[in-house]
Amino acid sequence: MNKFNKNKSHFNKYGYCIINSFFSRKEINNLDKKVKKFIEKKSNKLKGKNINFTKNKSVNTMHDVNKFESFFKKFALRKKNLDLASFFLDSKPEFRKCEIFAKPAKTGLPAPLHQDNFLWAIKNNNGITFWIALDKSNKNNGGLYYIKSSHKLGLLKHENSFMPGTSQKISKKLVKKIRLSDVITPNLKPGDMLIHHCLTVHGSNANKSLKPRRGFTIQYKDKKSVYNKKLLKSYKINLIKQLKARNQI
Ligand SMILES: O=C(O)CCC(=O)C(=O)O
Repeated sequence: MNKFNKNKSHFNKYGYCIINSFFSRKEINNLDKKVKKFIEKKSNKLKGKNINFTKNKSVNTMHDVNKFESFFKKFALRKKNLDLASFFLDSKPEFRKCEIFAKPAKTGLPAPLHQDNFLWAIKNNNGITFWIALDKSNKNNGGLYYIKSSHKLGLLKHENSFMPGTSQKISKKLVKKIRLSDVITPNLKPGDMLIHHCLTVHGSNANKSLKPRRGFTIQYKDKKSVYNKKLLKSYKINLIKQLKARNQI
């Protein structure tokens, strides 16, 4: 009997689950400190696809952050995390990367509706994201929302979003088909964690509140899964096109 059985059943049915207080106060305070320091130290050093800003020049998202700070990779590779990832993937996990979705107060940008695997391009669709709340996250401050059970739809058609941080979105035609009753915005406190399937359609609204909504993410894939090189190549070409259009490269 695994103590996360109920969470996993929810994940299998809806494509996501919440694990309340997965991290202790001490663990989350430590991660929070490292994230704050990282943003402070690197906001004027990172470039191109690794960083995106809001219109008032606050950091909105930071990508591949494990490449620049070894603590983040060590955090992702802790046994506690790998055991959970393995349980959810039903397979040996392989760590992919960590990202920071800082979504600052008042100006934090929306993330358009997308499936992670359109950007990751793994062939067997067996991948998950741990989305760790560093602040309270809810409908009022641009909390992450999911389309329930959308992981059962397979890989959907995407198009360029021209939105910094999430360069692909599902098409308008598909967005129109979504029933409001299938949209869920989990209410989180610091230390809570969401797990979503790499095919679960998700996004977040702008943060117009007075409170930041920081999330730290860790991506894992099934160690056996391989990349769809054609899809990955076209994703990268489209990302470069968008970065050029914004003068980020
Ligand atoms: O935190 C957000 O607003 C977006 C996060 C996201 O798209 C992801 O974790 O894949």
